[in-house]
Amino acid sequence: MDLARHGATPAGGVNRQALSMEEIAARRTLLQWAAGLDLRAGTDDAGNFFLRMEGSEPRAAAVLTGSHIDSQPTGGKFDGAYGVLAGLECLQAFRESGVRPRRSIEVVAWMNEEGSRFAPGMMGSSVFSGARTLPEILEVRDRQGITVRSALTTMQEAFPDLPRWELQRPLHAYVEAHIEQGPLLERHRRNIGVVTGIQGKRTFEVTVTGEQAHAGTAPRAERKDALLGALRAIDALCELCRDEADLARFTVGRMDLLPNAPSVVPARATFSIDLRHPDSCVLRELGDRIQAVCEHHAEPCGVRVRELSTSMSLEFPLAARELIEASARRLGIPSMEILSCAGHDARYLHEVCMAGMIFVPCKGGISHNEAESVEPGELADGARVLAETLWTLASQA
Ligand code: HGY
Ligand code: MN
Ligand code: MN
Repeated sequence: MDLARHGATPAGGVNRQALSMEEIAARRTLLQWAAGLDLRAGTDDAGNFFLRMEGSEPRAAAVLTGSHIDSQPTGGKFDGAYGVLAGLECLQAFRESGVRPRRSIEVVAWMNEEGSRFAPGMMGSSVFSGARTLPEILEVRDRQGITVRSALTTMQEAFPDLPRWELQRPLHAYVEAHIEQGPLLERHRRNIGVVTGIQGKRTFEVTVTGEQAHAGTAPRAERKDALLGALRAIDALCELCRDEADLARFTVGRMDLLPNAPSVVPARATFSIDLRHPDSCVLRELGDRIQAVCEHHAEPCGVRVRELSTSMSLEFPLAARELIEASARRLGIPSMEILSCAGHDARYLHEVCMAGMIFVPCKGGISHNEAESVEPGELADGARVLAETLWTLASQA
């Protein structure tokens, strides 16, 4: 609740976008909270932020936990922030119980998980894991034209004393705690979700090009109206993705018009596509048809489709899932297996070490919404299962 002061919105949510002044202030708060815990703070060239508890074998590969503290523009208080603070809570509990882990344990706040200010998302974790290179993300611009490079410099300059740690450091394991952002745990009265995997996601930017014209004098028959072309294409794509099982998730969340003036026929319509599906073959097939469907239905306007990110469905290793399930059982907390329909940084850590996720319920499954809310007791259960899991991993040879 204190962290949510940074970027607090009148409706009770947060607008704490990647590399913003609000996120810088939130990192300062994390540093203050870590101050009394004898943790080493560090960052890396991708702007990720780490708090490290040294283990008795400091050279052994560390156990990493965490999530993100950047938010959607009208985000909730808990998406991402919960995982970072649950991790910090675990380190505080270990410190207070006077125990020292064998392997070092680090809490991370990944840079730009949400991908709302700078697209695509998960920039920090994908560069950390080597799935993307730093040059690939540095020139991306936000809607004010500010580059990741310059926003990153502002962030790094705000913490001049933070040491720069290597990217792609070897890790023993990664566990991320996160709110479910869906209704299943609440519906099944389970406080713990043992996440089996993350569904696939492809994001695109579609530009429909027409001709600017006078709203009063240009006859309909002669118009190349980019907005109408975009709407026809979007309608056709909705049809393409409509399935009885309601598994395909097709979202157009953003659209920009040029010149965006009431008495001018739009010359250009640029819109985003967020397409997800648990079955990678279906995701490939649907995504591969976007270009043709847009070209056909946007006529006589021109169409350019740019794919921004492609991630197929993944399954977390059984060892990670069993470890989390055993932790919950030892604590007498009922759990259930659950697929993540939302994307998470754990996707990229899964490429480089054993990764797993722990879900806790959120009310009505509401998220990416200022009304996002949780039960403190359920968050505490998640933190206890996380502590048990981190300790087990940090004790492994
Ligand atoms: O969009 C997602 O799935 C994540 O919450 N950023
Ligand atoms: Mn999240
Ligand atoms: Mn999110």
